[in-house]
Amino acid sequence: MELTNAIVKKPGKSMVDGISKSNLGKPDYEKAVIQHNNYIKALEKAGLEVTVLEAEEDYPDSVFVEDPAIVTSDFAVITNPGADSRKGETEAIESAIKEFYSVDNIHRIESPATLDGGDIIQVNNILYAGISDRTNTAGVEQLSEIAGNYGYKTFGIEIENMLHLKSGASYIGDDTVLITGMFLGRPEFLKYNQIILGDSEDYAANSVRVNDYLIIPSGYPMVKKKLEAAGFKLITLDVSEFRKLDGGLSCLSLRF
Ligand code: CIR
Repeated sequence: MELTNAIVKKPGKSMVDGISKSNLGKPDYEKAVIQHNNYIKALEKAGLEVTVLEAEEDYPDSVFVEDPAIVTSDFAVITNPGADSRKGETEAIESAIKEFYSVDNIHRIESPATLDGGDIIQVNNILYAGISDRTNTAGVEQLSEIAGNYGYKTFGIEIENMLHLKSGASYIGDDTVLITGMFLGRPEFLKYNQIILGDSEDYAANSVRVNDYLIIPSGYPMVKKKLEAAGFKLITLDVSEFRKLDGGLSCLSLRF
């Protein structure tokens, strides 16, 4: 399905205080701004019209706009992010989303349910939902009910040792998933072609298909080779400063 729009948000200077378990040190704000601009250019090259929201210094992680919402071609869901410091990010995202969806098609995850958009992998009208430190079972149930009304099916997948489901698995179009070893043999993904990442390249699991292009992080030559051999048209981007905050390529935009 052709994607036409993206929403991104500029990184704020406060990003240096974002949540991180990576042990890679603090991000460099100036460098992050350059990387973010290149990210916008890549989305544009892939054919998207990009809405760029202003930075919100009160929310250090708010550059990761994928988490406070889920967007499909039929409906949008404003989530209830699992991290307390991120809950307030939904307000600005909801205003942005209202420009594109009718109020009847905007839904909400309500407390005590929590859900981060980074836990959702969409394959047409199937949603795979990671049950993680951020997304609880109630969150998946609420999503399932909302999405069910539009004919979508939702499947929960328990995950461990990673932030979000999409930290370890992506659907990259053409019936193909890009997965880390952890998801090898998972029944949910057996029906897809699988490209498996070596342990040292796990981070590249968070890659994004946008129309004809697959955007991957730079610095992962083995998977790059495999993807090229499989016929994917690649755009490679350096997102080192976002990686320091456990964030990847998909986290930086909402695409619809
Ligand atoms: C967080 O811990 O919430 C942020 N530092 C990183 C969020 C990354 N988002 C994503 O994978 N969708």
